[in-house]
Amino acid sequence: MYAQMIKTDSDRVRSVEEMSEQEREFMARIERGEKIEPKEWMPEAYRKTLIRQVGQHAHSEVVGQLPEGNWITRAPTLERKAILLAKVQDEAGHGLYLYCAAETLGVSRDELVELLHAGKMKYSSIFNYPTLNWADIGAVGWLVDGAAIMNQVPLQRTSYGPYSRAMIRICKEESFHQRQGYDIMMKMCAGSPEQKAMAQDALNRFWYPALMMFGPSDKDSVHSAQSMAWKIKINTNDELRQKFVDQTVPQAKYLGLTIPDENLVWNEERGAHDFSEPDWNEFFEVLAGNGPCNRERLGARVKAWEDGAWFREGLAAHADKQRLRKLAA
Ligand code: BYC
Repeated sequence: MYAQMIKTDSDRVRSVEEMSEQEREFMARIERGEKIEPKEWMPEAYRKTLIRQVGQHAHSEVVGQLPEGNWITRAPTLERKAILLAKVQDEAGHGLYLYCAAETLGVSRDELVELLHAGKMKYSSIFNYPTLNWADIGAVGWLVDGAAIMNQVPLQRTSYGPYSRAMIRICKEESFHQRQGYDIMMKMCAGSPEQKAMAQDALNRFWYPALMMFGPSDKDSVHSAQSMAWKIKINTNDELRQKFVDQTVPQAKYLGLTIPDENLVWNEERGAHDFSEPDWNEFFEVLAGNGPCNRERLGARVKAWEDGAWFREGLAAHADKQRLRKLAA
């Protein structure tokens, strides 16, 4: 129902006959696997799609710091605290690479942040779920970063140069993030029965939200066809979701945990697992701002932005002074 509401006509893939000469040349470059660089000609809709995706991706990295940042002061050991701190700082860095990539498309970081704060741009649905205990930090690293890698590895080959290069750096760090999460899960599963039960409970709560990270099913995806024609996206949402399930099932087995899906079974014919789809009504409710933590997450970002105003003003004043000095020299 919601999916239909957000479908737009501009996402229709244009036929070769409908394209201008310039667009046809652009498509030929895409098909040859050439990267498109900032100052080169690109269709306006390609630029807008990239601003939307890269901007949302940047926002996700920054908002994604909140559920984990929440546990830095309560990490169980000094070592775990240092690891989590490094991971959360990495996410801030990912946000910066991505905002920089978006800026090369002619939008400023301030404009993007304003759109996020006004609720006009999205961030990943996953960060609207709470992290209730330490096992959740394990589940986030294992499943959320695991899903992120599955999505981001192909994006290293995306057609827009700056986005592709940002992805290469980000993927290197995401692998460490996924490993640290899985390591927490291994420790908890080898601990007391209560600790293992916490790990199972975290898996139960994060499984379907992690599957939702890949976006709506292909039949409801608004942008996939056009984004894939432009090689902004390399795979469909369902292809990546399937790969994630196939990769994660043996990892859960190794931990001695059960994936909360009675329909999960290996399908010999397809050479892949059959599994239950997430509750798509819940997904679209979260996108509409009605998830468990939407208000809290956006509220925290707006507060951080407002609290940091004095610092941005100081930086701008310093930059003005430097400029004046250079002009006077
Ligand atoms: N959450 O036509 P579709 C991380 C929206 S950060 C929210 O399939 P598309 C991490 C979609 O935007 C991970 N919204 O769209 C950080 C569209 O709405 P609009 C972030 C979603 O773009 C810190 C509508 O639904 N990763 O890993 O072709 C700590 C229809 O969807 C979601 C990225 O951003 C969602 N899950 O495909 C730990 C990767 N899914 O914009 C970890 C880059 C869909 O028309 N992005 N929507 O209003 C992508 O690969 C693609 O944008 C998506 C969606 C696969 C997410």
